[in-house]
Amino acid sequence: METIFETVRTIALRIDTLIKEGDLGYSNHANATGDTQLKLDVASDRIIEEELRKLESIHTLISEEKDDPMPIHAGGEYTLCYDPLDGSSIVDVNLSVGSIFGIYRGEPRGENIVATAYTIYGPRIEMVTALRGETPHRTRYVGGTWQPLPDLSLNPQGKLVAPGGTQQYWSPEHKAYIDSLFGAGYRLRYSGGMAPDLHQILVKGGGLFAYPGTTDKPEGKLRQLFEVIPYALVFEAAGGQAINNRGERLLDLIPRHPHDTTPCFFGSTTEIDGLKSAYGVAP
Ligand code: P6P
Repeated sequence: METIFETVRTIALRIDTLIKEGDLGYSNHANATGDTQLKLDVASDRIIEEELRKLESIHTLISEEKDDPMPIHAGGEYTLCYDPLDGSSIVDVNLSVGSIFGIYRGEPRGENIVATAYTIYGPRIEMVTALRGETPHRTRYVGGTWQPLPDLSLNPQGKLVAPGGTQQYWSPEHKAYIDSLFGAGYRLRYSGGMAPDLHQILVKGGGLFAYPGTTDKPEGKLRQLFEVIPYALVFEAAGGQAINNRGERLLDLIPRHPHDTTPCFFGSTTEIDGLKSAYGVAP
């Protein structure tokens, strides 16, 4: 697993350079979920594939930017599912973005994820690695080396809310719950980049990130294999919860298709239990 994490560090430095020096324009292609690909999306995807193909331990690659899985080493143990540049559409306004890697042993589904690595490209490069059930480790790249920062740990209750999705399409119960948090003094923290928005809640010790099902997107927007399940591992490992709109653990999801999405909620126990009550599902 450390070889994979070391390769992600190499990838992070290459993509950070790409972001700072690359072309921010759009390509003339769309990915499997219909997002028009930025040249940065395509270039980041290419870098990741080039680096990960070197690892004999990887059986299959599945990228958010590619329609189909890519078998690479028949004797490999892991399936790597990744979002090469999550939130790429906010690079042009110079906000932080990230890369997300879910490492699965065998078939890619919630119960088989064994580790997550994600990187944040912001004022500095950071990387978080988490093995299932073990405290997530946070590092930053400074002066040519990766230096440790305090591990990630969620308090039972936080102060931040990241409310995704188009509000006019929220369900009444979802809107009532989000309003209740703001009524209780929670602070709005939402950039439109899942990786930095979730990272903020993890680093600040708690709160709620919500991307619900909406009338325009009943199955939500965020992808199970590349985004949702990897962060569910991190949030549970940090002492929080990660569920869908039925109150089911996101780590129990079994995607029917590699690009399946799901409503998803990540956060501290208090906020997630409150959401379960608001949705009428068992806490
Ligand atoms: P909205 C970025 O496009 C992304 O996939 C996630 O990184 C982010 O959380 C979400 O979409 C933002 O979606 O609908 O709030 O713009």
